[in-house]
Amino acid sequence: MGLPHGLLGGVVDTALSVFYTATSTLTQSKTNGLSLLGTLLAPTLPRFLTNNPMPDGYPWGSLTDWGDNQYTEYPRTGVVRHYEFTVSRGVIAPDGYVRDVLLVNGAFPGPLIEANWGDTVVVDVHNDITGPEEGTGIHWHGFLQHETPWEDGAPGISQCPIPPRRSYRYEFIASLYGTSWYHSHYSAQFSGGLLGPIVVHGPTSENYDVDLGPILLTDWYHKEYFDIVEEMLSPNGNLAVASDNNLINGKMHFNCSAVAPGDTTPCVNNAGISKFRFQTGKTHRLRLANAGANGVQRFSIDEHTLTVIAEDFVPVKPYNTSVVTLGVGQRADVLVTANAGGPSSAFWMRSNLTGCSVARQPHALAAVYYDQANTSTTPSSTAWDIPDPSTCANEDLDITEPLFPIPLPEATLTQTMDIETFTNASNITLWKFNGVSMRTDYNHPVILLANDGNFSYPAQWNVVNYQSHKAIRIIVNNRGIGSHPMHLHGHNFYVLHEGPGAWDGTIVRPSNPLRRDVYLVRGNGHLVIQFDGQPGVWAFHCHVAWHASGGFVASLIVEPEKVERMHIPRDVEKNCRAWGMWSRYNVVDQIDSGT
Ligand SMILES: *[C@@H]1O[C@H](CO)[C@@H](O)[C@H](O)[C@H]1NC(C)=O
Ligand SMILES: *[C@@H]1O[C@H](CO)[C@@H](O)[C@H](O)[C@H]1NC(C)=O
Ligand SMILES: *[C@@H]1O[C@H](CO)[C@@H](O)[C@H](O)[C@H]1NC(C)=O
Ligand SMILES: *[C@@H]1O[C@H](CO)[C@@H](O)[C@H](O)[C@H]1NC(C)=O
Ligand SMILES: *[C@@H]1O[C@H](CO)[C@@H](O)[C@H](O)[C@H]1NC(C)=O
Ligand SMILES: *[C@@H]1O[C@H](CO)[C@@H](O)[C@H](O)[C@H]1NC(C)=O
Ligand SMILES: *[C@@H]1O[C@H](CO)[C@@H](O)[C@H](O)[C@H]1NC(C)=O
Ligand SMILES: [Cu+2]
Repeated sequence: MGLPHGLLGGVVDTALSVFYTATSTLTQSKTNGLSLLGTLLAPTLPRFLTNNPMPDGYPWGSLTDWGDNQYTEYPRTGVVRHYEFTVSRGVIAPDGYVRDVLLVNGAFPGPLIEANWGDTVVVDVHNDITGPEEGTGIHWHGFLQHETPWEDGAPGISQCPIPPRRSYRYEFIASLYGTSWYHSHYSAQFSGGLLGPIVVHGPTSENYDVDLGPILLTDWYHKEYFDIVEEMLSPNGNLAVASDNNLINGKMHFNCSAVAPGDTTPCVNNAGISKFRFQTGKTHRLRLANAGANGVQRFSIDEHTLTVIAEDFVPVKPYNTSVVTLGVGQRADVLVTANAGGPSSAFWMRSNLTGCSVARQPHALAAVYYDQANTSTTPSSTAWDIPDPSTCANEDLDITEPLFPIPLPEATLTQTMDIETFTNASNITLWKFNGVSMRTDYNHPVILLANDGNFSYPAQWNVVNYQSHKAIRIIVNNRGIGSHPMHLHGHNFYVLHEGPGAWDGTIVRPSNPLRRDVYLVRGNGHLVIQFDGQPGVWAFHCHVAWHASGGFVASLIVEPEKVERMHIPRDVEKNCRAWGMWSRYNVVDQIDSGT
């Protein structure tokens, strides 16, 4: 089966030597609009935002990352962090190649959402996507949406899309803390730039001096997202769409001679790379996130050891490594001490797309300058010599252990879900997850029907109803050769086991299994997860934009009788009426699963 992973034919892996320069030919506004990320002007972050009151000197009082169960013990600060997001089309050249993108407040990456643990986040999203108009919906990745599952941002599942020229107010509690990101969940819009970082400040037992803030790793395509989806989902279409570049905080150089013959799109070499400042001898916190569309990232800084202290929204017992592997959607908080040279040192930061995806230019670079280094100089450091592993998997499960231990509960239900591809009667290759290629209905979000007591849906919505089960185990069997970052909304799941072939029943560290919200299942392998279900309708899907578009999505209903009794705010229904009206008079060009 012609899967997009592992096929490296036609790769144009240009010699990197040409990129080894720290000079840039484009201004920040030409490459990234109004974003300051990746520039030396990007602010470092405080330990927390000042709240009132602050018992014990912290917004979260005496709660700790090692002694308190963050799923039950989160503080109710009552503080609201309010943001206004205007989503629009724009034209920028993050790597020097000009393309149409989708921007939040004119920026790529979009603005940082910052809050303290227990604060309420309010985001007014204004859909200004015009020429052509398009719906949207924003997902707040990793948030539990305790008692607010309708704020989860998945069109057709938890809401109707926000129609063009309309607004929707999202409101939810930051009940977990750490590093995350937000992104559109409408079709593959997020691969077109509609994404940004989130930091929720919370307790940490690790010491560090400087919080450098978010570092987003994104594979990058020179084509518009819609064109890629169209190409992929056309008869005998190309499933192996290659990315063109790899960016750190939205920036990287591109060798413009590598553009396809006949492509007259404006392109300049040496557009500019991201730059970071280290304070000599001090320890820095870096908040890494793979916010890309497809590829698995391997992040490193030459000559520096990374101490991983959190994975996704879960603080873990610190461990040292040279390279951190992140599938799409995954995050890692790492500490790095600037002790590899004197105060005028400079080093390369790198993120390599592994051979698990088709990438024309898989190597992202950024420059790290110690305090007295000349920030126009080009680092000359040498990369760690650590070859990519041949499996496209996360680090071994026994390496990482959550700081706050939770023993694995007894599952009351075990389900098996298979990943397959098939070609339909129109010669279009699609994904099947649990036997169905999902296609959402933007006009009838599952959560509203469930709230109305309607639990019978068309098969292609791929809804699984877990009835009253609350300890749910899922065995994901991957029948193809590619790996997939599996993401469950609204939960941190326990990762019981991952490996080649079929599961043999072994559970890694049942006394305290790893918890995450995304985990990679390798090709021809299995992933076994379990979650303590909370009432709602939750997407469970592959986070590769192109795979989700191709139908690799399921919706899980947890505790339907509670969903039926939820008081869903009238604004959710009002947004559906506005979408219903818009979609009656405008063509909704839904060529994919819609999510
Ligand atoms: C840029 O790409 C072109 C075409 O692939 C190649 O011939 C050229 O050597 C590259 N430039 C440099 C400086 O690597
Ligand atoms: C990580 O390495 C540093 C020295 O580079 C050491 O001080 C620290 O104890 C190590 N931490 C762990 C968890 O191994
Ligand atoms: C910094 O480096 C650039 C490029 O090498 C050089 O032109 C500039 O004079 C240097 N600045 C200082 C203050 O040394
Ligand atoms: C990343 O890619 C570079 C360039 O090919 C290579 O030298 C380096 O070893 C890789 N780094 C890691 C950590 O894999
Ligand atoms: C094949 O899949 C495409 C994409 O979902 C769909 O538009 C088309 O109607 C399907 N063809 C058939 C015959 O079902
Ligand atoms: C599907 O593709 C095959 C092989 O390319 C071709 O022979 C056949 O006519 C196509 N069928 C349709 C319905 O497009
Ligand atoms: C439930 O919703 C589905 C999808 O909108 C609809 O087809 C069906 O008629 C509804 N059932 C009832 C009993 O209203
Ligand atoms: Cu996938």
